[in-house]
Amino acid sequence: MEAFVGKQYKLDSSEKFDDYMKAVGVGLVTRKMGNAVSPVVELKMDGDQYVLSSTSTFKNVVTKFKPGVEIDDETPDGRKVKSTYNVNGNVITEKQIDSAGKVTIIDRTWSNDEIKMVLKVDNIVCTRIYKAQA
Ligand code: DKA
Repeated sequence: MEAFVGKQYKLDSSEKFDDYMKAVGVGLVTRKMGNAVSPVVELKMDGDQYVLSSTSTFKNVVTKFKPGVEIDDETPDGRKVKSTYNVNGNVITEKQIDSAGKVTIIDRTWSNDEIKMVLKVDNIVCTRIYKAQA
């Protein structure tokens, strides 16, 4: 992942995001904002911790994690979740468990050009493509 540290990626396309947000219980007003914004994602390192940030006009979120270590996390819409991140080559996989026990799996596959983010919950598969900024 070191090759991608410090690069910024902006949301370029999104499929089934509204369905995903509905499935995890995001309300109508927040879903409208979620559908309207194009966050910028950046990965940094702080010692042995990964620092994943997502910045938008709706919400700025910074998550610090060590691979395999469960953390208390908060989603951009304010849900408290338990998250475990794992890193395999250029893929960061996040397992998120919300307060009702619902599990979301989020894969982020990094390349020089883009991050392909795939969010799976229930039977929904949402795909979001972030493009590298010049
Ligand atoms: C992303 O980082 C999407 C992450 C999912 C957030 C859940 C709902 C947010 C509503 C604003 O691209």
